[in-house]
Amino acid sequence: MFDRQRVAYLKMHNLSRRQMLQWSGLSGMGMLLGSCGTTLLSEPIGQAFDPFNARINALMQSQKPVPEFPASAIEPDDKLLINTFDITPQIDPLKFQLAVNGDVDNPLVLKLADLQKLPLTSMTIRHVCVEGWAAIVQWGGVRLSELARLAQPKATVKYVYFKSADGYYESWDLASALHPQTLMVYQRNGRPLAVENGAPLRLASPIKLGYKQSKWVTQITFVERLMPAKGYWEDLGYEWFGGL
Ligand SMILES: Nc1nc2c(c(=O)[nH]1)N[C@H]1C(S)=C(S)[C@@H](COP(=O)(O)O)O[C@H]1N2
Ligand SMILES: [Mo]
Repeated sequence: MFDRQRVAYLKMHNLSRRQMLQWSGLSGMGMLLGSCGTTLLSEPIGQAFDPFNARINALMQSQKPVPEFPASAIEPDDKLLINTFDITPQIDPLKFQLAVNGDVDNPLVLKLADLQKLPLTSMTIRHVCVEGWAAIVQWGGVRLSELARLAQPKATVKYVYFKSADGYYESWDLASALHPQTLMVYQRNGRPLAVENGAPLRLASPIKLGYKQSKWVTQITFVERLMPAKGYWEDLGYEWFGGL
């Protein structure tokens, strides 16, 4: 990495730490609000029926699944370059916890075992890195929309932030985050995800470039607005949407 980039990274890393504090503040607020949440009885009958699920379904149905590859197209592991800008965090899978929070009615803290009890979705897609390599990979994990269903983001939510154990951070638009092939994965090419590739848990999606697909994700935060820190590479000049 260029020195210039490293300096910028360190600056952003500090900023992101402050940002993280803001997010945990947000999640604390979510919990406070959650604890005095509305009862179904106090709401008009029509709205009591899970309005966000309807929104998730509408967003998911408006997006076409990307065609997948047959298992025979999966490329050998060495075709997939490891792309990590700095350290590789070692996370004990038994101690690992994923926080799902922000502007949600039901903040969650999930262990890997909890995630593994949720419906498993598998997909074989092409991973594309802007540095000029690509590989066909099989990923297995939980739909992010499934986690949203459980956390119940408020109707005002438009973006999702991902915090990683190596200091990496990303933000996505809500529609892309709820795409049926946007997964939080713990398997790759039929095996448990390797540490270098983001274990215990990483993002994977056929609709975004590689740099949007955070590895070692520990926190998913639903928000109304984008913050000054949008993403590690984006804050160094890469395009924010990063669509494929
Ligand atoms: N936390 C974290 N996530 C990350 C990165 C990183 O450096 N740190 N690199 C990104 C980039 S640029 C790419 S192309 C992919 C690479 O995934 P791989 O190392 O499993 O091939 O991870 C993405 N996610
Ligand atoms: Mo990348």
